[in-house]
Amino acid sequence: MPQYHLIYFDARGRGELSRWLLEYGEIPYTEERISFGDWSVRKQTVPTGKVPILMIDGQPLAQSLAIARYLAKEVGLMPKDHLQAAFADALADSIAEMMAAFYKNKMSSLAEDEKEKKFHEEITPTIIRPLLGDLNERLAGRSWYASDQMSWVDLMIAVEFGGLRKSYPKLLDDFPEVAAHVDKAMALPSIKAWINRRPDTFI
Ligand SMILES: N[C@@H](CCC(=O)N[C@@H](CS)C(=O)NCC(=O)O)C(=O)O
Repeated sequence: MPQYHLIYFDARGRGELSRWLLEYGEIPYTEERISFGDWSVRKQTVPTGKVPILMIDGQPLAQSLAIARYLAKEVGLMPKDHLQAAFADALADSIAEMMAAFYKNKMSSLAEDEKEKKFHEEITPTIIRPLLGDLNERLAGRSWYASDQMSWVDLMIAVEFGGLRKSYPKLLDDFPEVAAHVDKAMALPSIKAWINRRPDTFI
């Protein structure tokens, strides 16, 4: 098995899905958790100047979704059927777009109350709730999002909406299928153990 070393901030953010996949597969890995204060210096030496980076036997793999797809294949969470894999990709892209809007606001230079206002008045009604509505409908009568077996995008949905629900506890109240899905994924033994021992970070 290759040696894995994940470089990311001391945060869940775009690194957390990779951690879930590694934990799910019980794959040994080491981590560098960069503090936000150290980033401007560390950025100079990180390949591509962006994180996450997964070092695989010393080779850097960039882009959180490329890392996730690679790990999904390694741990058996990539649908074998090409169309089902494409359904997973499409959902992942929608969720990544939503999270990009969330991070852009969260990491902006706006005052905290302005960020909250923008989150509740712009991002939630125009981006998050429409996506939640779609995700809630898609799950009616089925167990998993992309195929009849759990796939990596099921974990992604739980990572991202579980993370948002941590900050905004009522966010999923109108979307019971999504809430139940998040709870189901978080109750997987290896994921539950990780959530219980992971560092408690703000994002
Ligand atoms: N599309 C990339 C985005 C990478 C990205 O923007 N990472 C952020 C952290 S989530 C970053 O490195 N920010 C610091 C910077 O750009 O200097 C991915 O999904 O990995």
